[in-house]
Amino acid sequence: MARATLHFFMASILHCGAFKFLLERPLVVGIVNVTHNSFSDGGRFLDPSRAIAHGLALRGDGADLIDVGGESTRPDAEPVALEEELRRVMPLIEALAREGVPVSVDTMKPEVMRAAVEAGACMVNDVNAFRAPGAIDAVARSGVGVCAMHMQGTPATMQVDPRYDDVVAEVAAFLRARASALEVAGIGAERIVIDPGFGFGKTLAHNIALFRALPALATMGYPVLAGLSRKRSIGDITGRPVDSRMAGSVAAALLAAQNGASLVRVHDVKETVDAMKVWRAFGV
Ligand code: PMM
Repeated sequence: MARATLHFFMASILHCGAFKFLLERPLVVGIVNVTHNSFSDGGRFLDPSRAIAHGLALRGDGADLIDVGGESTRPDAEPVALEEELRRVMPLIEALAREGVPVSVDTMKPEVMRAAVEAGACMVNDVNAFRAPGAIDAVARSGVGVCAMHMQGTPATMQVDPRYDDVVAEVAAFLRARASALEVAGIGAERIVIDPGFGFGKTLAHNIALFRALPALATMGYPVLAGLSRKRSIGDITGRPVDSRMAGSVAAALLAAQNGASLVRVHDVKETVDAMKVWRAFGV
């Protein structure tokens, strides 16, 4: 199906602080995790200068936004203390923002949200969908974009036998409720992104059901972000270890975009950008 026919959401421009993103093509969000234990890039970017160089390289590869995270959300990951998370992410956010790079911060903590926005982050990406006390307040008046993701349980427990009666209906209802809570706090729809949270308290069957529901989620009135890059689902489908999942991840990003995702969150920016360009050039 042509993308134009799936372009249902009302806001065709995503407002992220000083940045306005025209959603006529999928945005590619590049990932930099400043953690020791993220499943894919854990330990690679703990050194600030390496993290900054990697963020700038991803921008050079064509990333529209760089998503900076300091707390791994992999299944069974231990929570990171506030001071440690700030220490990890702030130098990177400050450096990228100074270079004019649109930066998103991937955090569940209101204090990190505030500090990141103060330092120039234009988007806050919360896998906890702004449910922590004070999280909505931390972003409401700032003008930054917000991404609210669905997660069942917490990272510590989420992959222990996740269950749903109807995964698509439950995730859609959750996202609708969180988007309403954000709007009630004064955050306009043009600032809101929703995300079904692939791999966050979901089996492969749940992820596949949600993937097939992307066209429906894209009709809810908000741009949809899809994050499948190098995840276990890609490994389950291809039989590949985490460092060999690039082709599967690019295929997933392309299919997600074709099915209505407006943003794809990826590690392999250059390859994903190329795939999107080829798709758009052929126009099918
Ligand atoms: N996945 C991860 C972390 N943050 N944020 C959003 N909005 N959506 C995701 O799917 C998502 C996320 C885990 O992946 P990583 O450890 O490679 O960053």
